[in-house]
Amino acid sequence: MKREDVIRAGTYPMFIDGREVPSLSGKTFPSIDPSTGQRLASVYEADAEDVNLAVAAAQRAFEGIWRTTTPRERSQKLMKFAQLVASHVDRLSWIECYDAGKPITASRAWLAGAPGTLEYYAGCLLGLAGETLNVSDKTLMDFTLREPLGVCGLIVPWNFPLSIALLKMAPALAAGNCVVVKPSEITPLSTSELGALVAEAGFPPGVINIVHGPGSTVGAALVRHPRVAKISFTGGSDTGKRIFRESADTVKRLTLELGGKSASLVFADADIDKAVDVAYTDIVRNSGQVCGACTRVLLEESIADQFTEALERRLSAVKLGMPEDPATEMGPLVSATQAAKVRSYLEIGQQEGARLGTYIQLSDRSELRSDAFLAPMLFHDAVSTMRVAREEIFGPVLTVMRFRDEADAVSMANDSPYGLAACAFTRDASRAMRLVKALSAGTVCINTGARSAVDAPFGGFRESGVGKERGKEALLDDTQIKNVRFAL
Ligand code: TXE
Repeated sequence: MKREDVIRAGTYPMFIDGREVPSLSGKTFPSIDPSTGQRLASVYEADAEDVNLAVAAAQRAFEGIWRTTTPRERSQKLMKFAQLVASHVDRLSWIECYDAGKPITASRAWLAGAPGTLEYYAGCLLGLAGETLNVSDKTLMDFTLREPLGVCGLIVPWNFPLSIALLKMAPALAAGNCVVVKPSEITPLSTSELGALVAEAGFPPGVINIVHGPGSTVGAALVRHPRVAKISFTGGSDTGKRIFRESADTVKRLTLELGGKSASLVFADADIDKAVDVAYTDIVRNSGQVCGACTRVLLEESIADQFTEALERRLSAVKLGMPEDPATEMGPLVSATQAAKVRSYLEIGQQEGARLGTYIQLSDRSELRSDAFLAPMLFHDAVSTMRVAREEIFGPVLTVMRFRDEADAVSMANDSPYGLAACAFTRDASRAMRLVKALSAGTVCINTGARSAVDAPFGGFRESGVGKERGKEALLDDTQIKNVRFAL
């Protein structure tokens, strides 16, 4: 589909109290198409006052109609919402193709999974229950209730805009909360389209609200708001730490899904083709802008050359192109700003002594003019002390290192402030089980890439975050337990 067929000509609205609305001030901001660097659309920008209206609407709905909605009714609404999202997947995929620079074929494949997120929690919520406790005081009957928290503020990043918005909305709504969603100001358009679907799915006004604007004003207003009980945030570690500190004043619940520098350990006895395939995907998929990607590749010395040669061959043939071309595997980064951040690491790594390998010459590709395009790259000869081996780059760049033996590999993998995921490739089952225990990360994958699915918990150790997204854990994290002590 062409831009003009999927992108609204008018200003994109917010969604507050069941209606698409402009901002109170009438202020707008542009959304940029990263593949051209041109303005794609205008979006209404909220102030603290708009956030107050959205939170008040959510609070009213929470204390009113949503509180009395039965689990079955909530489940049915989520299922209806899933059907509506499914029927719009193609259009939404095109919107993200232009707004986030996602190759259309990949964009469709990612969003095809989005209705499943709503369906999973529509089922999961029916099993939500407290428990009876065998307390020692025989004069008491003691039991727990699992209750919703209230209004949840959902702060969404730009790498998977709609998928992550739904990943946060589904468990929060399933648990009986009301939500105020703040999409990234870099990719606001697809989430903006949800308003109409929310209304059609039968969610009462106020249960779901969407506000747009910068994190420093709109996001911060949500974080500071005394009536917001929880913030669920996915994004950069520095922003996550700031939200952690600012939430302290109102003692909010938090789910923080932050950065990663996950390691993939490849042993000499591994299926090397499979390990190469995973590394290739981690560079190319979403132009490397994936928090769980294994961006440190640790290779046993004896197979290191074989591995890197095979990976370099694959990278030289990657189909880098405009996102609207169905043959494109890898498009631009989300913005010229993000690409500039990645370029700064290319300088840093080379100054530190790592050798940079590039496999496609962008200068030969005159159609890829925007500054947001980058070719896939590898840093060779890196060591764990280098910044390019420790910091999240978030682009199509992997850092390659070599290890002597299993103990060396584990110590390199765990030597990181992050702990989001880790992968290991080996045919030795005993070693695989030793690695499962030894690797310090929220997700450990053996002979497969670090991929997440809605039905298994995902969330990091150490500076990679707090709490879990996905799985029943996300639903439980969106509830609070009330203990009832009942005198007999
Ligand atoms: O993210 P931010 P940025 C990492 C990646 C990237 C870096 C910076 O390394 O290079 O973060 O990206 C909102 N209070 N990831 O600056 O700032 C913001 O409006 C409340 C990893 O774009 O973290 C947006 O909605 N909210 C990542 C969201 O936070 C605030 C995905 C994310 O923006 C705020 C994206 C504030 N003070 C980037 N400041 C992952 N974990 O997958 C910003 N926001």
